[in-house]
Amino acid sequence: PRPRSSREGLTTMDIRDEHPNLAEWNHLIEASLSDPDSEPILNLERDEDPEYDAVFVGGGAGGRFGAAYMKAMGGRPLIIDAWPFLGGSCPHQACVPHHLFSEAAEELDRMRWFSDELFFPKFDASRASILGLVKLFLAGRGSAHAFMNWQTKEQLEVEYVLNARATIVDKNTVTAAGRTFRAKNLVLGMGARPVWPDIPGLDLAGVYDFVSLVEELDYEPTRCVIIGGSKVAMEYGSFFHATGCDTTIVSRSQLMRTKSLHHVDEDLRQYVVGGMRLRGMEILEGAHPVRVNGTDGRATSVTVRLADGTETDLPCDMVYMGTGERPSLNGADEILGVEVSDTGRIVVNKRMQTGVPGVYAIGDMIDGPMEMFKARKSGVTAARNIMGEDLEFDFSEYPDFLHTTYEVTWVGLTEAEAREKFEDVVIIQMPPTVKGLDTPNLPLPCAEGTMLYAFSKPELSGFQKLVVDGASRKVVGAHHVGYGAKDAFQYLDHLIHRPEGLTVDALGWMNELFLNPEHFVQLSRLRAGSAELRNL
Ligand code: KPC
Repeated sequence: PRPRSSREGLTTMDIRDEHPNLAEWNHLIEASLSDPDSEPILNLERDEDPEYDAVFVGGGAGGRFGAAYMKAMGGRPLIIDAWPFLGGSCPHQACVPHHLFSEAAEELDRMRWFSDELFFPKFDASRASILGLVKLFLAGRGSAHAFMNWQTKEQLEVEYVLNARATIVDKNTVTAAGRTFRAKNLVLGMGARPVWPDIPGLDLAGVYDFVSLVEELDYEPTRCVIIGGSKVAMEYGSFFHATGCDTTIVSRSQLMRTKSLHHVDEDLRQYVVGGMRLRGMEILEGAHPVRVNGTDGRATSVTVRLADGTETDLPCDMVYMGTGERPSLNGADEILGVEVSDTGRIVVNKRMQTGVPGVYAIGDMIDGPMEMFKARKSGVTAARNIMGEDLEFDFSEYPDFLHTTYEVTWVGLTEAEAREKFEDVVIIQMPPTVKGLDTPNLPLPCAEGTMLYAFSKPELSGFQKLVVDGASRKVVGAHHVGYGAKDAFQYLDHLIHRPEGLTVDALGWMNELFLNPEHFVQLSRLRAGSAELRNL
């Protein structure tokens, strides 16, 4: 039994003097999630009527990191979240399941290509299940939730109110769990949710997005139509298809040419999208969804207007929406008078300040990519400014990634962008573009995670391109399709965006931990001796 107190008629659970272990947290979170009448969870110091340096409305990645940083700097933050756990949508419905499913897609792809070869068993499609992987995720997601609550209380010593919806009264006052909290500043980090276009039939059973997929899927889909051409569409589509669920993507734009992605190199794009088609996915670009059709309340097909203007019906037993997300403003913009853009994002400056003094917005609520680095760093930027630092966070340039059955990573300029900017552009690439070289049979790149492909199915072994400004010898872009390069690209991003940049010479003088060119060290070293750089 946990201490309970009653204030203004609302029962709450006060865990301030308790120290639940991970299993106890897990149990409490599960019980709270499954009971709509469960009590708010309070982890608050005992002083009467405190004034916080900031109330973080939303304890997702942005709020949790912002609050932790503020506390570490000697400030007093409070997090309020409607969910009974911290960490937000990432561990609950978004990044964590996405990474789990993408890893499954990679493994399934390998199992299929090598079915009954080498030491691989004959591929048994009946064991590859979307529903099975959703259940695997649901059975395990509580561990991350429990850890976030435990770490934030016991190690980071941040106060919080969970399982309680915050009501913003004004820029210095928030109510939640029957209490009123006063703060010098307010940080809005309520996250985002998927948006669906206005087409008929989306209310039929069998229509999902990344949220409802994990919360509601209760059958094994066999034929999926994805509406939209976002990262989510490519990633979940690749996963569905790898399990054996025949998948068609219906996208108005060319894949990877949507406005939300920057710096996508055309050769990389062709390798990625070509690879999806090679694996049997149907990709309809320039196509518009007209309506979802159903029988007995369930989706059975999608009518699509193709690029040539004709209409066709695509049969399916699942429709998956990959049409983007919008911030969950929950009326905060009207109460506070903060400016919102036409895409529904709260307008902030580089200090994460809205136009209302003392009101900040972070994470998926503001412009820019809805990615982890921006969520956490925008939260930290808000906290540091509130604590008196003059710190700007410019996220107009950033490294990016997505998963198909490959991991795709890129940073800096594309080849085409570099050619517009520099006179002498040098390309270092694997496989090289040389007419008649028979590159499909070249077992290169032979890199992290592609050794088996290189020796058995060389055309599947990935793609790498480094873009260099020949005059300064500086790397201005890097592009990678394969596996395991995300870590390297975090550091490449930092190195190439330093004022002094990263030269081919410095890159070629690094100590490689792998034989081959996955992080471009080997190839750079082969060219670095030339006074005048040439393509490779
Ligand atoms: C387990 C894990 O790191 C994924 S959930 C991350 C949430 S948070 O640490 O708040 O960014």
